[in-house]
Amino acid sequence: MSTDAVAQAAAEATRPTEVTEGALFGIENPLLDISARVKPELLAKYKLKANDAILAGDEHATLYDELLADYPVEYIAGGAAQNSMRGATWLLPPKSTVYVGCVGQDAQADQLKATAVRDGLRTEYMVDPTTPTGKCAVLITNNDRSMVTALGAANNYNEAHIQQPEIWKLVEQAKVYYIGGFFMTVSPATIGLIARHAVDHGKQLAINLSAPFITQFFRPVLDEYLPMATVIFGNEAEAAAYAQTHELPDSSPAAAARHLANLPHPKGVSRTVVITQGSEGTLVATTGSEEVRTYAITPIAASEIVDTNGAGDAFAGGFLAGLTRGEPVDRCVAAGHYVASVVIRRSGPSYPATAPEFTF
Ligand code: 26A
Repeated sequence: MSTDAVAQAAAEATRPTEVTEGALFGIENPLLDISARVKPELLAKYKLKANDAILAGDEHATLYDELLADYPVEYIAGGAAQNSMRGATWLLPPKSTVYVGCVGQDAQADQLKATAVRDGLRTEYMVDPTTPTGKCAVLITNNDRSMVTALGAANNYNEAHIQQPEIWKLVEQAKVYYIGGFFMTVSPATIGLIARHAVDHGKQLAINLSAPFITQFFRPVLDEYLPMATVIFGNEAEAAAYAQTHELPDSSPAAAARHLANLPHPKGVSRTVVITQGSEGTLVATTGSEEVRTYAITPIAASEIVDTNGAGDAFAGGFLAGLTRGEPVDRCVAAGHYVASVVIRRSGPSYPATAPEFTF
């Protein structure tokens, strides 16, 4: 081997761990969670499933006031991708992450911003002064959570914001993009701009399936952009919904993962599909491989579980931190499992102020 070849082999053996400023760029709906442990009757009254995420309809108009009147609620900074971005930030060097979405001009937006800043996440919110910041009722029963979202200002995000030179510069400086699947309902044009940039520049694009209703009711948008992704996240319920709406012959999560891994990427780049299954371990499928690997989780004692709200977001955050560092998939999964295990021991999607006890 020539000296150059030896040097190159050595460089490849030590993984690239230098993470540049703003390397991870995330976008979706910034929401303030109004969270409470509730009686099952409340779910029954509003015909809600114990474990689900939906958009509020007219029939949910009184839910928020009823929640505030009848239960001690906690206000927590939420929005699925924003939670993930705060989680990724926890594992990455300072200034590695940027998050975008639309908020109102109100105290709720200030609270979201303060939480992000405290967690080291840079936010570049679009502000719509005419609409209140989005809110999400998080109704907890046992280890389940039912979420009803009134998107408010988050629904008014549009591509004019990302096209402003100072925001587009942030897109250009990033190496990895994370698009929360809930954004499919908001601004497909913005998703298109980011996804095409990622494809054209050979950058990583991660997309989350986010909820069964996204596959069921926003299928055309999802089908347009999932092929451009290099990483797809989901859980078992979302994989099942995908299998059903796409009429896959086998509706198992593994079959859905394999199908998603083999959607043809416009430039033939291979893709990793990661399906979490709670305590059942995490499935990983890769383009061109028949094998779907299962990564076991380290079980958490029931007595240590506070609530699982935000666990999936935390997993994505840990995985994205690994992806941003250029880590191999098994380390990305390990990081995801670690961040999820921390969040499950805390109330809602929040992260400790102390440094993580995880090394890549
Ligand atoms: C459009 N919808 C329904 C949503 C959401 C959402 N984030 C973005 N868009 N519905 C629930 N969430 C967030 O999911 C987190 C838990 O995984 C909640 O804000 C909560 O923090």
